[in-house]
Amino acid sequence: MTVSKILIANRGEIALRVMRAAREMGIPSVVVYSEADRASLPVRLADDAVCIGPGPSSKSYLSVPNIISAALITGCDAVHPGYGFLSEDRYFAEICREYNLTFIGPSVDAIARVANKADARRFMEEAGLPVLPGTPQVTSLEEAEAAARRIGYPIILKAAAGGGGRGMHVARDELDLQRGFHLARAEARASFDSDEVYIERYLDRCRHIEVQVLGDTFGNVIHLAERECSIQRRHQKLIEEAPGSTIDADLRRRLGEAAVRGAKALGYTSAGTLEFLADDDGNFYFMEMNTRIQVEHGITELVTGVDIVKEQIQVASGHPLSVRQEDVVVRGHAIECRINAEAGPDFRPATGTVGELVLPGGPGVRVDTHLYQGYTLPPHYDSLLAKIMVYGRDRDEAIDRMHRALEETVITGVPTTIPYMRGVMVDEVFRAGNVHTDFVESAGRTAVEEVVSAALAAST
Ligand code: MV4
Repeated sequence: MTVSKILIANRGEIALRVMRAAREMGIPSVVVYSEADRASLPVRLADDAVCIGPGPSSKSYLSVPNIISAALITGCDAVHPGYGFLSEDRYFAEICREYNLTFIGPSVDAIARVANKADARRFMEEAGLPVLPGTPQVTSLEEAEAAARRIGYPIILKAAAGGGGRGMHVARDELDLQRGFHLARAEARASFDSDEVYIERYLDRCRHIEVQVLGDTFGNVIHLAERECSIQRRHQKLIEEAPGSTIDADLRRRLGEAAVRGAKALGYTSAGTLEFLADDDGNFYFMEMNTRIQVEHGITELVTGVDIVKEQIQVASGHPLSVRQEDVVVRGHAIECRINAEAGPDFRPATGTVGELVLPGGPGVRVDTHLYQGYTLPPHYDSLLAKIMVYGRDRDEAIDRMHRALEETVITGVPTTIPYMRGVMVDEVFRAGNVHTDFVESAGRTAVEEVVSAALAAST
């Protein structure tokens, strides 16, 4: 059971992140890479690296036979999937087990129970967590209309096999629903190979609050408090904070208790995140659960001091969690800005070769990135270039620090979202902490756009 060599089945900054945790624990690791990532930093820094196929993910990072083969030929006894790719694929977790490879993540059963978002809702409702009024799968427009009349508009149609906001359609009246129902099912079928959709009451002005949990094989389950992730664009997170700017001690306790209760009901092990929606009156509702480490895990590490990847490896090795719930203390405030290779106000994905690269530093700054000067971005993968994280004694210091860090950062040769992020840091709505899920589409955007266009004008 003790993990002695880890295959890192991922790329980019998360491959480096896992490699660093393993190295600090004295555990050798092997990174896989596609031909398009041959010159990547993880390959350069790895103890060992195996090419698993050509650039397209389907032929490399999603190729189970190639990844399993890479693990076996290099003598690995464990696999860390990172996030995205195969990280929440129960069949991959199962095949790892069949080849006596420890999957550094939750059990196949836990992954399977919450992979379908409609099933996850029902499971958590039965475990006693609050959920929004809603339905299991709806299979006809008539069924959807009857449910919407019972729930009350506005409602949202969600793809059960989706997640992260993909395949969501809001209906504010019956006409919207008649237009959106078949479109939602067609999109779900096209995107997720399943046309299963379910309905929830839609909360217009709410906050996206997620709770980090950790479990081990001795039945211990703890939470590491919450992260606020309301600043999203087309359901891609842009800026995350820990702890939540409006979460008081009582709501933090109730959120944590709910998350631990849900994770315990699953017999959850390793790292996971339960996502909730919170309104301004202290109510919250379970939305979905992520059974992987997340992009934004680092800000939780900054405010709790817990190394979440090391905990995953420890638990996979059959050891108990190194921290008890009573030891978890949230100190200060952390913010993460996702720096993506995206251009202009419509954030369209971009590529290029990194020219000048100056990364921020100084007190309370952490940068997780795989960039180096001269690096050419491959076109096959997501646009994440770097995560700039800051830690401050309080939210104001964290915001000022993030603004300073963004000002210091120079990445030439590829357009980035840095100008947008600088705009948010000076936006009054954001600084007041009054951020809801409508931030990007609301007045906040106007203020940000003015700053962004000024910054873009200055940078050209
Ligand atoms: C919602 C919601 C309001 N009501 N569900 C977005 C991503 C995925 N985790 C689920 N998400 C949401 N689900 C109900 N019933 C609001 C969000 C949401 C959101 C919606 C629109 C624009 C930005 C958003 C940011 C975070 C969450």
